Amino acid sequence: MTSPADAHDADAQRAFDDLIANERRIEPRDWMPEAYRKTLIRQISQHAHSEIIGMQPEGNWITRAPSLKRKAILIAKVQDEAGHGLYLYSAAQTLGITRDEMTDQLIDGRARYSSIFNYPTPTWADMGAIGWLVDGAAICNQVPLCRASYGPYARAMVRICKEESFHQRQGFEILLALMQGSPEQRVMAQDAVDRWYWPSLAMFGPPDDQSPNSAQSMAWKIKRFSNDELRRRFVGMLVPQAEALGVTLPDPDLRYDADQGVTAMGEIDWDDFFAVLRGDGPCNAERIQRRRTAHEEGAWVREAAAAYAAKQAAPRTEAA
Ligand code: BYC
Repeated sequence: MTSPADAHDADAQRAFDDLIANERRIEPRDWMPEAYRKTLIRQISQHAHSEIIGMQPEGNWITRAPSLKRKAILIAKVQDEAGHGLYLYSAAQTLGITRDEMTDQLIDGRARYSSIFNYPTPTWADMGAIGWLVDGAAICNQVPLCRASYGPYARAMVRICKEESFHQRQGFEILLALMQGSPEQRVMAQDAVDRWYWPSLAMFGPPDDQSPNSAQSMAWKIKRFSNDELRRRFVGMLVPQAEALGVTLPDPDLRYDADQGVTAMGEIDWDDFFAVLRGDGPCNAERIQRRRTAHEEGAWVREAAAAYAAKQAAPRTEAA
């Protein structure tokens, strides 16, 4: 016999399935399957952590930017990334996880963040390559997320994508200035592109046949395209831009046809990608240590803010 609770769950599941099938949004108060909630918490918190850890490789250059104007632009960009992290943590909180839990998962090393932020930034040209390639990959991956089925995530992505598109242009412009500069500057720009090209392709995640989450996430309309499909589109976008810059994409097997897009490309070093995911990338330990230290050093700010909020919330007495 079906219990009233089972009947309620079956009705709720049907209502959820209808919303997804009709391209409507799931909102925080709507019933949702537990696995959908968990998948979203996983993806959105990983995404938030990536924005926050992603401030480090570029923060490294704020004090050394080559001019006041470049410094001001870089500060604004890194600040935007903090903002993206905050929108995304807020979106994840609507699913029932707290900010403290997410922070603990990150600084304990239990949470993932994007592989791309575990590589070093030894030269100024890295700021250009990150903007052009890393933010470019982010846009390609994230524009479809503006149509994700979970309302708070999709809405956060709209603003994030607008800002990412400015970031990508500032990266392109840094590389363009270097490519129009001295022979040493051109070498520095090409070297940065050589180092960031393959890791930026790996940002899209493992190949489709090794992506355990894709099928379900696509059925729930969280993801709209597969990892390989987005990667291919990204490379197709890069080819004419690389030509305009005068840099070479470091893939001798890349074949591009303006009408058909990318027809062939070389193999990504997946061993390197999985090593980075295991925590064995060049900067994993440094990034987490830095985040942990910043969290500890910020304890007094959180305490002061909490004390102030409690004071504001307390009823005011006549005597006071
Ligand atoms: N790095 O089944 P799959 C930014 C993990 S921030 C690390 O395909 P899914 C920016 C994956 O989590 C860029 N881990 O997974 C910021 C899964 O492990 P778990 C961040 C990765 O979720 C500052 C396993 O591999 N963007 O743009 O269907 C400055 C199997 O993968 C990676 C986002 O987070 C990776 N690259 O698809 C500048 C976008 N790839 O969790 C720029 C939102 C895969 O099962 N996220 N893994 O243990 C997504 O779109 C998807 O989560 C992914 C992965 C495409 C990344």
